Amino acid sequence: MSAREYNFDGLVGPTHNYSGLSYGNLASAANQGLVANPKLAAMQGLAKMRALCDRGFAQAVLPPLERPSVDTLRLLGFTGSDAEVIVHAAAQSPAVYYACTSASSMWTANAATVGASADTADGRVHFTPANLNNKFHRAIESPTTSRILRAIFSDGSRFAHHEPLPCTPQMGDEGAANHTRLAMRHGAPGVQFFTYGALAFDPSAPAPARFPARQTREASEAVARLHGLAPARTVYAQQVPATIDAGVFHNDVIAVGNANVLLCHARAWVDQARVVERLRAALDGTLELIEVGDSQVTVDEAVSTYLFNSQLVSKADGRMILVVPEESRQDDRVRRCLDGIVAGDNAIDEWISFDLRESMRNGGGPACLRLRVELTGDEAAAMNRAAVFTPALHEKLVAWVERHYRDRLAVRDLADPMLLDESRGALDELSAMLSLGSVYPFQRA
Ligand code: SUG
Repeated sequence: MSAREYNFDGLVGPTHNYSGLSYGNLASAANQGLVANPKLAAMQGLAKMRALCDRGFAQAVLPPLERPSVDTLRLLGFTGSDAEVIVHAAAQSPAVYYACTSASSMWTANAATVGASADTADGRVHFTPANLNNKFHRAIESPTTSRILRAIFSDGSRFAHHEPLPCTPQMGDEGAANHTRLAMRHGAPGVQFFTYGALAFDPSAPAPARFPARQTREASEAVARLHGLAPARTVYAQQVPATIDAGVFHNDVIAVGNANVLLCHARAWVDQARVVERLRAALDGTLELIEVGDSQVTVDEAVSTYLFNSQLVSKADGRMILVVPEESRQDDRVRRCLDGIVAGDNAIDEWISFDLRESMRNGGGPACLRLRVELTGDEAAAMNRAAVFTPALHEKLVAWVERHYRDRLAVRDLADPMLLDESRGALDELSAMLSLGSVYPFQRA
């Protein structure tokens, strides 16, 4: 059955800020303390969605979460009215409080791992929300993310939802950022490519020395089991520990794949030649590999320009377009590499760039901002259609951002209790616009 890939982009939430929460993510650390512009961040994301929608790609949205997370703060012992909870937390434990304000759910590549129905044992589309346990500000995302995914994909005969894996470092799961589905074409049975940073239960195995490995092999294997993926069509690979130490905190900072094309740096995985061989065999010899070496782009350049954090999408004619951040376009060597890829003998015949600077400053490029969901026509018809991005929804979302978002948010502004009311007002309106029901804690109280 024919299937299309829907890109579910995360809408940037009203509390987008730079509080330097992600150790190992170089941009997050470097930009700590900058004044953020949540309105611009949301508009930059919407402009990318609109451009891709206008070009005929299937686009949808995932809403932001409630932040500050009053629920989390109450779990941590802060009491009183919601406003008092915020004021006390901000004064007594600012670092913890800032983590509870992050708009990090915008990076929906980390929302979940998705199993396409062509690949799962029971023929349903499977979702496992990521536990994101490595960072406190991200580990608190999954309960609401889970409710949102269930509200969008509610038909139990077509969609299966799992619980996040147990939230412990040994089961560290960062979702689709470390999972790539390859296939001869969309809708054909796929090959699952899971990448991980470390083996949790084998202390003698290679591991990064400086920064954390956020994904474990044991977590990837658990997701593969839950989704009923065929072991013969599943390939695991370990990220080169030194690249994690250089800032490659997710695999999607060093590689991107689509259909039978895999674009990656030459130093992405341990024993890369063997990994590629296994992928080639699983794809019956049809793999098109585009490997970029240090002489073209170094790992450090890949991290600073986010070349590989690009979206690779198939056009109607089967050719592919690479969607890169503006930072890649501005770098001479990376631009030459992009032109070389397009001129080469492969399926990619175009690249375009978007200004996503507000998100990029927190280490989130085009690929981080979207969750790929492969859907057959029937599955697409069965999902909550209000989440599908159209020019009309775009207009509404732009007006909604204009009404509710600030254009300036410094770290010290996060303590303003008004921010909670503003966010809740925005989310109440949004959940009605997207027909989500009561997915947010404040709506369920
Ligand atoms: O988890 N940044 C996110 C960026 C996620 C990028 N996603 C993918 N590569 N798929 C992270 O590190 C920074 C937030 C702050 O510092 O305020 C942050 O969470």
